[in-house]
Amino acid sequence: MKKILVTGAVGQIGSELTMALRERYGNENVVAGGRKTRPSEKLLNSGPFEIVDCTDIDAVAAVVKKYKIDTIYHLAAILSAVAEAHPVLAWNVNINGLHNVLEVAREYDCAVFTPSSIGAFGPTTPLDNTPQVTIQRPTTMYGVTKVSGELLCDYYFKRFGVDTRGVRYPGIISNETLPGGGTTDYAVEIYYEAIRHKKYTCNLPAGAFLDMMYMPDALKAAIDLMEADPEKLIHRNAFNVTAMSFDPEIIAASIRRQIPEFVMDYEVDPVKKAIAETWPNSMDDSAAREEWGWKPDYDLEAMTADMLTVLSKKL
Ligand code: AKB
Repeated sequence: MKKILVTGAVGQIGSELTMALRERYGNENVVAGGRKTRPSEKLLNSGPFEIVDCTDIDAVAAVVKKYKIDTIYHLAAILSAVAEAHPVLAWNVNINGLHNVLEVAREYDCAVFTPSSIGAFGPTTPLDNTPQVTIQRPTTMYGVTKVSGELLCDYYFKRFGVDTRGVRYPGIISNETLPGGGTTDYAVEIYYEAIRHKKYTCNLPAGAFLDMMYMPDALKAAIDLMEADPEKLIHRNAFNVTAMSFDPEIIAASIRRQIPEFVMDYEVDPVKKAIAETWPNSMDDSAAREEWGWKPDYDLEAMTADMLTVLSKKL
């Protein structure tokens, strides 16, 4: 049985991935690693929880040693909008933190899953049907750390044989834990506001097309890639994965089909707009489909139906 550590386990993806991994591999075999934010009762009561700051290599090593960890899902990271406001912090967490995790993985022979992002692309990347291998010259600190992270993971595999794997996540939409400081956060907030006030003020402009994915597919991507036959992986790190592409008008129309009174206006955030303009409109994820059978279950309509059902109960 695998022994897993999830860093960033209190975050948007980590909180749900930890529970999905516990269901699959057993509660005691999945250690939730978090830092500042208080974990939910569900996370605390269902299995081990440890304070793990990935910028402290000794803290990472101590937990890996204590629980005899063999697989690390390294989700602790600073997202794009916060990274633009705090570039030094973003470098420290996203690069030094990842480097610490890779060093510990090398020493203790762990496999490592690291999410990259659509943020690893930039204005000179072909933005439609963005290929798996293409120009990556991002102009944000988040993007700089994501490209460097992809390369670092490739390096640790080639040079030291660490079993590193990863995907380039698009915007992730979920209803359990709110995202913290990303450019794609609007696509989560819009559902909460649709239920609460039937009204939303959007901070990205109409026409800002971005790749997106519903959380169950994001969890499936991480787990399936880590279980994939290594012989079949050509790219290994940073697979493009996507489930849908839309702009604010299209997601609003999808919500309006369920809540006809829903209205949306705009108050565009110039920083987020500038970031979104450098990211793909839609990615080509054929390498992930061919190499490890990636296929999303949710399109926009299925996601909207599920989000509104879950959130109307929750709120
Ligand atoms: C962000 O917007 O920063 C993240 C991402 C797409 O990586 N959601």
